Amino acid sequence: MMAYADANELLTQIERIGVDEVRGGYSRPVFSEAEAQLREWFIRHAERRGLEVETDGNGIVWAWWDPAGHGRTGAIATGSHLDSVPGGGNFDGPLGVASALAALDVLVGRGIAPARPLALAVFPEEEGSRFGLACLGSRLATGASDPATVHALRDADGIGYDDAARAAGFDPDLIGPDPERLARLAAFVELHVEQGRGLIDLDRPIALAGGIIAHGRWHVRIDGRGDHAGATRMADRQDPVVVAARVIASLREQTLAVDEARGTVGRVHVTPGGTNVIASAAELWLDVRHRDDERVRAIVSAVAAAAADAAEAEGCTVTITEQSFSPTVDFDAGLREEMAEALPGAPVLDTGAGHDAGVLSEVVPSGMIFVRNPSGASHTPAEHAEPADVAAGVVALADVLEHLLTR
Ligand code: HGY
Ligand code: MN
Ligand code: MN
Ligand code: MN
Repeated sequence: MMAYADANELLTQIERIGVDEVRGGYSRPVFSEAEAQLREWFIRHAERRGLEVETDGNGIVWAWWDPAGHGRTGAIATGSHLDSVPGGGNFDGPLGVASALAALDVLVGRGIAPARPLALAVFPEEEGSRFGLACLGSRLATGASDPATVHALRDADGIGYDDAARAAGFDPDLIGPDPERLARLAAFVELHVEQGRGLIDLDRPIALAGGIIAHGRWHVRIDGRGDHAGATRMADRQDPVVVAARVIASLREQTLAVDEARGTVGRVHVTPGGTNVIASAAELWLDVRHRDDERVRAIVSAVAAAAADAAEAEGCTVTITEQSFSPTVDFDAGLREEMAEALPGAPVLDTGAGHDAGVLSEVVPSGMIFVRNPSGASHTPAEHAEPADVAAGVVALADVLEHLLTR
């Protein structure tokens, strides 16, 4: 068994993978060369620790530690994701995977005799950056998203999920609900860099997760009439970008009107995209979040009404399509009590960020550990955790896993 591997050291091993020279930070979309290298990195480390590694039909990698030969039942699982948003940081996802490997080393170093197996897990396409569906792997496994929806997904270059999966060596015909595999799990714990300022304000290194606020994604397409920027009088225009601007402003207004709501348009696409060309179409994607599912939907319907008015005034048409919706998650209270027994006094924080643990919590008691992020920022290269807090996160995860594995 390896000597105790510091999660910080594990993270430095991947910090040259998927560097985005244009945007800055990291771009590690699912089925990309960078993501493949990260998967190999994880599998290499898992195999070096004598774990039995399998990649399932949904692209989830499971690495089993079962020294007492209990068999794959009643397992405790821990892990996270390795894909990133475009221009993201090196901690969102990889910190949870590196900490899982390092926590296993701590458990082995302590000589604990687990009463049940441990599975380290890596979930694909958690960010939904390539195909638009967040937590794609865990949503397939739990049945939250059906295979037909995924087979129909296309990336920004028009490449379909199936073709991308095959090109990366996966068989898309194998995707789908995986109740048998998930039934092997008694609990899932995900360690994740905090994406916010909660631990900064509390001046604490780690926290347990209370819940995840609801979040949905909508695709908005506005069709107008392309024309010449100079030869077309203003009265004769049907400019979809003007409607898009109204939609973005409406989302901001509607979100500000609801306490603690979050509304973002982080991605806009204009066709054909010429400076001297009135666009023929504009697309934008809404990301709306709130602890109350219905508030999210109310905000989106208000924005849809504003979009319809703006489109009518401009002689354009607008189509709004829901891409995904994850209801508010309250993590399993019993599991959190067990985790709190292992981590007495740990604060409990909600998160505005979605996670595979939130999706899995539908079918497996799930919990999370957050590690302080001094920048308070995430989905940006500024995201990070100090080495001492990374180490504290590993020990906290090891303490929780030891508690759960020896019950
Ligand atoms: O978007 C999110 O909340 C997560 O980081 N995928
Ligand atoms: Mn994440
Ligand atoms: Mn993320
Ligand atoms: Mn207990």
